[in-house]
Amino acid sequence: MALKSAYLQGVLETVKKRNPAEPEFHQAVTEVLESLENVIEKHPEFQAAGIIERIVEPERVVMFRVPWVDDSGKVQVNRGFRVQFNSAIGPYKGGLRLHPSVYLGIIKFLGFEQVFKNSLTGLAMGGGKGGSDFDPKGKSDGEVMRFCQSFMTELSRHIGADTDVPAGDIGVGGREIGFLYGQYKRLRNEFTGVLTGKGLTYGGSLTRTEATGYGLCYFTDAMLRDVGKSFKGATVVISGSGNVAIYAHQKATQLGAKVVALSDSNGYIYDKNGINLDTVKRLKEVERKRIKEYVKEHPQAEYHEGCAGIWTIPCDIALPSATQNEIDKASAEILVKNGCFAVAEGANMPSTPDAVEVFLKNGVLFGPAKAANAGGVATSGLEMSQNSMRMAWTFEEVDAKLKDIMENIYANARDAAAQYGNKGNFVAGANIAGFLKVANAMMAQGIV
Ligand code: NDP
Ligand code: 2IT
Repeated sequence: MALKSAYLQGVLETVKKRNPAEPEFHQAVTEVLESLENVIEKHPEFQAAGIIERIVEPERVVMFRVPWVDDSGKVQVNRGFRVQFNSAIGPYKGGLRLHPSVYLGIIKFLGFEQVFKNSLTGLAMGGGKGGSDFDPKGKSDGEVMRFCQSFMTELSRHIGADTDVPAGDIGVGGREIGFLYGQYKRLRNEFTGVLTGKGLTYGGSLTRTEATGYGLCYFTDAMLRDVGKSFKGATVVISGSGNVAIYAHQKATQLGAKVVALSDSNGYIYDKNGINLDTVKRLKEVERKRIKEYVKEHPQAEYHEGCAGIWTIPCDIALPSATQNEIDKASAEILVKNGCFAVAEGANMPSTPDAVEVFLKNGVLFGPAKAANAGGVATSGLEMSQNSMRMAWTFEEVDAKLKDIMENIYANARDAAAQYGNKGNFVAGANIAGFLKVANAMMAQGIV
């Protein structure tokens, strides 16, 4: 379906032509441009200044060879990426993803979304993203370290505490950030806040590990409270069993919900009594095992092969927290049929456009990724602040700031949606609120 505005439609066509074979990037841009129809009508000055043409074009894209030697002595070559998308409101900021599915289109979609997400946090962070098609699964610690050192050897030329500050994403947690940080420090001979998600002994922030999952629940809670609902007594399904999913489980449970399912890329577990998080944390964070191992220790639970089946489990609230396009139209329809009344995205772009349409048409409260999962990067921003001040806040202080930020994001997305004729559509609201701050900064800074 063509966009109403010929200007926006023209920009979209150029994006597709200039970035062929990058469907995820096209999908992310299409969604944002759809949200901006009313904004462009109200603000012709954005069109006159070419804001949309500029905002869809990364400021810089770096692609590089990452050679390393595996444990058997064989030379391996991966491809590394850093997309520095937009620095209008602050240094580039965004995670690094290590997953075999990574190619330029994935990093571009993530970098593009990061621009608006970071703007929503209210902190001074531009948008960027990076990563590699390296697969950490099944690799030894030594192999992961040698890969990270090689990756950082090139990346270090392009980043810096006031230039571009990477962090974790899929496949990048505390172990990888440690190896990356050590190599940066060695190359530059400087101890700066060039990465976030660092360990607590070398500049990390309390609450950063928990932040995305906790923030997701704070956002969802604000959205629920607005209509007189809450997590209390709710049945929750969360996909994934990584950083975001684990801490979403923890906070949803603290808020009175029962989390009955989690997954990984092989399959999902269902425990009608509620999933035991201690077991999951040990299996995933310490032993790096598959989620199916859970049922060996909890025989009342079920394991099913395949990912999509998790959405057939009846639930009140769904928190997709694994990867992009994991909920399609059919899964969305099943969720609605089973009475699910709220969906909030812990992962980036986990719902296909068709699925989002199903949720919105059926009155499901829908928290889009850019808003709902912004707690991770927001807390990264707080880590940067602490690094600059050379001091550390307590867990409670950071957690309180995170909660405050998530409640503000919800209110801003809700209000922007209403103000631009899309009441109740937080996808439009988040895109508009995130866009306006970046667009106004770009207007002030001239044609750059
Ligand atoms: P982790 O690597 O810690 O965990 C990822 C989880 O998702 C694992 O359970 C993994 O299963 C599953 N998964 C990954 N790829 C796929 C796939 N192609 N199909 C099915 N399952 C998959 O990553 P995070 O928890 O950090 O990230 C999860 C999502 O949240 C991503 O979309 C990320 O971009 C987003 N996000 C993360 C933030 C953060 O701070 N970490 C902040 C904001 C968003 P398996 O082990 O089998 O691969
Ligand atoms: O998608 C995301 O927002 C992240 N992976 C976190 C980025 C960050 O810089 O903390």
